[in-house]
Amino acid sequence: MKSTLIILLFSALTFILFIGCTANETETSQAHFELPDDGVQIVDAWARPGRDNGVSAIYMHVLNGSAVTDTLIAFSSPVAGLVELHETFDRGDGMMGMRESEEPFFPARSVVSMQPGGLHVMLMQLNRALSEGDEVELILTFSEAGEITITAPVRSPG
Ligand SMILES: [Cu+2]
Repeated sequence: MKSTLIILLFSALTFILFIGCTANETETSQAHFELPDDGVQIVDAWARPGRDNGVSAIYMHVLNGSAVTDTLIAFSSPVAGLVELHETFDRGDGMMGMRESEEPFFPARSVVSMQPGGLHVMLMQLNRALSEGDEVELILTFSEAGEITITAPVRSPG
């Protein structure tokens, strides 16, 4: 029941963002979001399904409303043995690869979007299966904003 409510909330948020997007013709990612007055806010987080002992990824929009660049310095999740910030890159052979991001930076007064095919928080060594409707807790530690705990609903991409 609780997870249904959270999914509904996320759906409503996505819908509002979508409306905001169509109402505003500009295509810059920042136009879709209202930055917080200060600090870091995370919106529209969701996680891919994953198998026990397998992997998953969490996507979100990171809104840094402060006047300084913030840096992600640590992550953890109760469902994963290892958590990393990954970026997707073109391997040059027609395939896409992913690797740990060496630039976990979130510039002042801007939005960094983690989306399929791009930046994502990689969950590895899952200690249980993640199925649609489940929730994943993720603790992000920023150098400036400190510790932020989010709950991401599990859903299939697309
Ligand atoms: Cu990855």
